[in-house]
Amino acid sequence: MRIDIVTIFTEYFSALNASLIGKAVQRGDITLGVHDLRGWATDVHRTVDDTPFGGGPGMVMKAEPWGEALDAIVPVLPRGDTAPPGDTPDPDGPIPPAPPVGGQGGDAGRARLVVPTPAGVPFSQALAAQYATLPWLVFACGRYEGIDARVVEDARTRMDVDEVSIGDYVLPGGESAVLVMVEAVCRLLPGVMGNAQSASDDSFGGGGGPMAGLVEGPSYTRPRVWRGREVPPVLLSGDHAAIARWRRDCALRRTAANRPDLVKRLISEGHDGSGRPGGPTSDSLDSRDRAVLDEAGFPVTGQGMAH
Ligand code: JF5
Repeated sequence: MRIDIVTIFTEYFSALNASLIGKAVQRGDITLGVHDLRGWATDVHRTVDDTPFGGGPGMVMKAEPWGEALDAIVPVLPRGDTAPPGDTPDPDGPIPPAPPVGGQGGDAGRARLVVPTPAGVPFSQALAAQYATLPWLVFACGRYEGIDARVVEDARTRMDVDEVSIGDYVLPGGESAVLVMVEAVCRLLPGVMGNAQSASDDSFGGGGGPMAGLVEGPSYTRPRVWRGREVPPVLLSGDHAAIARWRRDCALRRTAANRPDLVKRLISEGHDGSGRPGGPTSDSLDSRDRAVLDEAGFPVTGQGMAH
């Protein structure tokens, strides 16, 4: 995978040279480009911001440096360089090889531009998994009150663009949001983290895994007794079915306590939308699950289903 990041704080991304992502970059499994937006500013002060049209507080990032930066990083075909009529490739013929990533020749179709903003679509494990299948991500870090809106409009004419939020709070710039997304995506790349299991068994590990839609329960390691606190004996029992059941109970209780939104989603999945108690129940919640949730204050049958 290729990852390009455009920012006025390139030093922020030195964190990516550390740990597992840095190793993947060294191996060549990830090609990382961190670009200083000011390199595409044209005035002596390398200005990248200006006052907002219509008034209001703060500053807005100027369109011109962003446009030049994205044109340089994701090369655009020169105008009129589309295939002439009659030169259409035979649809049954061989598929021409894609141009080399980062090379000349209009490979914008291969890039996904990701723009962090509190106004974006929520980032999620599912979106991270989708990004992990793509060959090329380009992240645009806004500062101040954001980037002139025409930059995204213009970029959409030649590539897929996602405005993405990592949560309902306001950051001083997109840099930390990009670090979050890059780390969430890169740990899903084959070979980057080594441990294929941990990606599928995680909190939010969708894909129909046993813990789909639940947050993780607790984990333990040696010593067996620490400050008088014993590891739950079931984990030492060797009874793998009992361990799996216990872990699911813990995950259900923790999800009920911390993420009622996720529990409501799980419960609603179990019904046909008729609102009829006793209707079809989900294969995502068994009777033991329902008992655990009931005890945690989430009645799964009867009145508790209104939402
Ligand atoms: C940013 C305008 C970008 O604040 C964020 C953010 C919050 N959740 N996800 C991203 O990004 C920085 C702030 C203002 C554009």
